[in-house]
Formats: sequence, C-alpha cells, structure tokens
Amino acid sequence: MIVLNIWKNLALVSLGIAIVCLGGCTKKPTDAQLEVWRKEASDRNAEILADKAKKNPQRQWNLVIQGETANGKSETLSWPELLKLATSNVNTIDANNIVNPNQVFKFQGIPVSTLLKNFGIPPGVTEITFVCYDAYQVTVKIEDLLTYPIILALAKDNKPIQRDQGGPIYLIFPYTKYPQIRQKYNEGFWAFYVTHVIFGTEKPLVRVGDSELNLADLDKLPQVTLNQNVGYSVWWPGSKVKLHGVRVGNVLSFAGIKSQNSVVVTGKPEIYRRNSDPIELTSTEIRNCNIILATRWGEDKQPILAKMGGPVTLAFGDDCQSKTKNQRWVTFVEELTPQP
Ligand SMILES: Nc1nc2c(c(=O)[nH]1)N[C@H]1C(S)=C(S)[C@@H](COP(=O)(O)O)O[C@H]1N2
Ligand SMILES: [Mo]
Repeated sequence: MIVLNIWKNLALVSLGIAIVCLGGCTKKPTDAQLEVWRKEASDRNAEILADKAKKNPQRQWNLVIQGETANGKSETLSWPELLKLATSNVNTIDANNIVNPNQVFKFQGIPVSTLLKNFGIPPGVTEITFVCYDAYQVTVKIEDLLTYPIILALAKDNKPIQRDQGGPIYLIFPYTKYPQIRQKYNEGFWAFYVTHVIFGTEKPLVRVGDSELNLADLDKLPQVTLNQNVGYSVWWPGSKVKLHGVRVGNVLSFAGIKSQNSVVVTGKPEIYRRNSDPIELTSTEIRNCNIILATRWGEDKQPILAKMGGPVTLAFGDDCQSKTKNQRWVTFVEELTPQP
C-alpha cells in the first residue's frame, strides 16, 4: 500500500523543528517525534486527496504541457485525448508496492517520448519536469526518456489507477526490463497524480489582477536579494542561497492594485500544503517584510529552473515573522489574486 505524503520532502521537517524550538531552544526533534508528525501529515494529506477526488472525478483529469516546446504554448490534453495516446504497455514491478515488491503489473500509458515527439524539443532543452497535484515534482533527463519506455500510466492491469495507487496519471519506470535505471531514478521518481509536463523551463509570466507581467516588467521594479534557506526542498542545497527578485508589494502597485488588499498566490499545483487552503498574504505582511517573487538565484543570478520550482518562486525573508513561513513558499508561481 502506498502511504500518501506530500510532507516528507517538503516542510514537515522544518515545521517540526519550528515547533520544538518555539521556546528558543536548539534541540532537534527526535526521529520518533518526526515519525509521528510525518504520519499525521500523511493522514491529513490522504484525507484532502480523498475529498478532492470526490469533487474531481477521473474523467475530468487533464494534463498540461508547457515550457520550451516547439511552439512555446501551453497545451491541455483532455482525458479522452490522453486515452488515445495511451497505447504503450510496460510490464514492471511497482516501485511503491511495499506489500509485494516482486509483483509485475501491466501498466498502460503514454510514453513520454511520444509527448516529446508531438510537442517538439528545441535544441538545448535537456530535462522534463513533472508536476503533481500535491506540488510534488520530479525532473527526468530527455536522453533517458528517449532511451527507455518511461510512461505516464493511465491503467494498471487494465483498470484505471486508483488515487491511493498514484492515479489517475502515474509516472512509471520500466524497472523489470531495465533494472539499471533504478540507480538513477529511485522510487521517489514514480510521481503520483501528475498534472503538468514542463519542457525545460518556462519564461517567467505572472498574472496580477488584469495584468500579465513578464521578466522585463519585473526587472523594472526595485531589485531585492534575500539570503535564505529555500522553504521547499527539491534540488536546492540545504544551506542559504541568494534569491533575487522583486517585492510582492511593488508588483501589486506596478499592476495598479491598492495596498490594503490581501493577496492569494497561486502556482501550478492544486494543493501546496497540509491543508488545501490557498496561500494568502495579508497587506500588513506584504508591507512590513520581504516577500518576494524570485526569478534568479546565486552569485551569478542564474534563472530558477523548473527542477528548482521556477521560473518564479514566492520567497520569504528572515524579517517575516510567521513561524509557518516555510510552509508558504510557492513553486511555479502563476498568479497573484487581490482579495476584495
Ligand atoms: N505526487 C506525489 N508523488 C510521489 C510522492 C509524493 O509525495 N507525491 N512521494 C514520492 C516518494 S519520495 C516515494 S518514496 C514514493 C512513495 O511515497 P510515499 O511513501 O509518500 O507513499 O512516491 C513518490 N511519488
Ligand atoms: Mo521516497
């Protein structure tokens, strides 16, 4: 059985540390405490997903293709379109089947190589990032996607894949036929409920109210640099990194939005944290601390790649007081919505 858990690689550990250290201590939580928190977060996540599943029946599920494709446009494949593409079979063990690790299943799905062919890979693009409903993400090398039948599975033993088995779209790797790929892509790469396939990295583009701001627009605003531990832990080092961007407050005034509004920040994934509440910033915190839309990082101001949750990441400075601020970092930021 698969235990759903969005937290393990994200904010749970930092939340745990924050709770234990409220009194100013430096003690780290014990493994037992972490395990309890992990379990709680995992149960909560399973509940949220079950609830969402009721509201979102499988045939409504789409797959969005974005980023550096041949035409650079965002395309949405509907469930019937996906079914038509799902012509490949891969017989393999399921890396997440801990009950019966040697059991071979017939997965039917869409070879990722078919998507690469259909949407086109411009020169220089080397990676594909898969984003999931729960903000989980994995990045796979195009070279490997062209070499091995790595598929977005829609069926397992001729049945739709249940939500608690990673469905409706489950990224699977042909472990049985090509055991060597296990070294490169462990069970953590078997992504559940995939919603987006991103070619390379998108161009920054943020909707703010009725406006759309691109990188050139954002670059006109006063530039801020934070030195921070990134609040989510895909790819980034565990140490502090420089994040460069612009304050949310300045982005809002640039778009003509009044400063007394609070703002909801949305990114690609449907749910980011243990509850499915949107990430909302109050006007006070927007004014009083450094909450930025980061578009570059490091000494040499590199773009934030898709494998790092870019091109636009919502980041919080040390001056932001909220003890839960690490839970509020947003990957793949797409929109700031002022609240009435
Ligand atoms: N969408 C999604 N897919 C995911 C994960 C996740 O949290 N969300 N966890 C990954 C990891 S790290 C592992 S080991 C396996 C099993 O995760 P689980 O132990 O949380 O079930 O699924 C992988 N796929
Ligand atoms: Mo994992």
